[in-house]
Amino acid sequence: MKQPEKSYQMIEGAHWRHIWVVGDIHGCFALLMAKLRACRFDPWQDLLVSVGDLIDRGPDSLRCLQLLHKRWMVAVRGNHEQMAIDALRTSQWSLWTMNGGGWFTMLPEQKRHQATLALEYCQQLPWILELHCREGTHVVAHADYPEDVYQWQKPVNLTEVLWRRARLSAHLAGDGAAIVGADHFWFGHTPLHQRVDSYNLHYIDTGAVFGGELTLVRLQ
Ligand SMILES: [Mn+2]
Repeated sequence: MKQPEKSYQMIEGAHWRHIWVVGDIHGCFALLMAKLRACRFDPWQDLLVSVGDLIDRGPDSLRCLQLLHKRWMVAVRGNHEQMAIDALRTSQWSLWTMNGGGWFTMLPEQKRHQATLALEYCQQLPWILELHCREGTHVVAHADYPEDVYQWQKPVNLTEVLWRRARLSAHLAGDGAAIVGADHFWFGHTPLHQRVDSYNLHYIDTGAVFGGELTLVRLQ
């Protein structure tokens, strides 16, 4: 795949009071709202950063998707957003439907129109987000940053950014290493019983849609 121009996005944390990163939401809108209240998240001063996979499997994918229109929410794309984008673009629905995308065709027409617009907006989502916070530089991507050295705008395999589990498996097997070039890396994608922190890597998909926790972590 040719590297899209906007695969990386940079955010200056100084514009916000607190910055939170959240694991895979997968349609769990009410759970997210409850967590934000519990964290005393203030939409006028704070920013929420999603590791991707806002949609599919859970009860309210459309409302999660529409959070992307809020000024207090940003996201990198997950493999589920990518499956939805590809399904709309090619009219090949089977891969997405098999992976929890069936909600889309079940929507009444007006809501399906809203969902289509929101999914078209997902084409703007970056694969990799670089966040400059007070305590350091954080990089957010859905599944992996498939390099040992991080560098802004470095061409990387974008399919692996959305899908790759090999690095997490290595860390779980006690055979991991840091990624250099930024202070911390935040990933979702693989449901875990509890978050995994290994070197400067953080895996925070704790399986909210499967009855686990929805993990939020304050970066600033
Ligand atoms: Mn995923």
